[in-house]
Amino acid sequence: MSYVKANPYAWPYNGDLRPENTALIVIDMQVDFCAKGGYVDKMGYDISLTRAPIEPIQRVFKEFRKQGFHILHTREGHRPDLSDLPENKRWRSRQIGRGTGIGDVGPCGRILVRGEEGWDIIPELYPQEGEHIIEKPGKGSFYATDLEMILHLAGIQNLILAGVTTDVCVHTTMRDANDRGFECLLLSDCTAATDPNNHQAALNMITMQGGVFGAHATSDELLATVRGESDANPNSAEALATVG
Ligand code: C5J
Repeated sequence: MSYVKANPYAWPYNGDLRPENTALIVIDMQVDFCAKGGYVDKMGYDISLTRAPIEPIQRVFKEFRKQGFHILHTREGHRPDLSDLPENKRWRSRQIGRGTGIGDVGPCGRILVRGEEGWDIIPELYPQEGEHIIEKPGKGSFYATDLEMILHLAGIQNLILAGVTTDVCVHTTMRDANDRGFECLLLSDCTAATDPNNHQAALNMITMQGGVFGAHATSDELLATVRGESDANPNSAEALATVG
């Protein structure tokens, strides 16, 4: 049994945390969300926020790859003919993009279109061979993808979430994963939003109702557990003494 010191409970609920049954999913760390000239930059948001998770995710990759944990990546994007881009999604993106929205040409090619420079994953976090990339047309990672089948066939029970943005694609994925019975942990420093208040609000939402979608923890808290340096086992003598 091993548990991560997490909020609002020691995670996972049953202490069954192993490389075989646990996957890290890194959501949409694409040029369009995290690099100069990409969609988020073009909308006028501060990309230092969406770049902040890069370094902690790299640290988690290092340990998880060494220990053989499952790692998956997602990319939000649409077909070049835009046949999977809802007209209202395009319209709304053009409002904030000063006329240039999803599907239109920006500094990194057509925004959020598959095959374009802006759509690809940033080089700092590029997937290694054998790590699945889930191509998703929506905000959630389960909608119109084969993610659920891949996780089930691999025997995954625990899902650890990283990436951007906390309040949109990460949260949608966490909620959908929770409904499908996966035990979810969101890494608070490996995720970011375009507004820090929304990031904090997204963390707070997780802690309601005893952990309504799962729990959140920092990458250091996760790494301390998987390296065997710390165990937040709620049944340990120390934890029981605290409860009284
Ligand atoms: C957004 C995402 N924010 N990856 N996408 O449009 O969160």
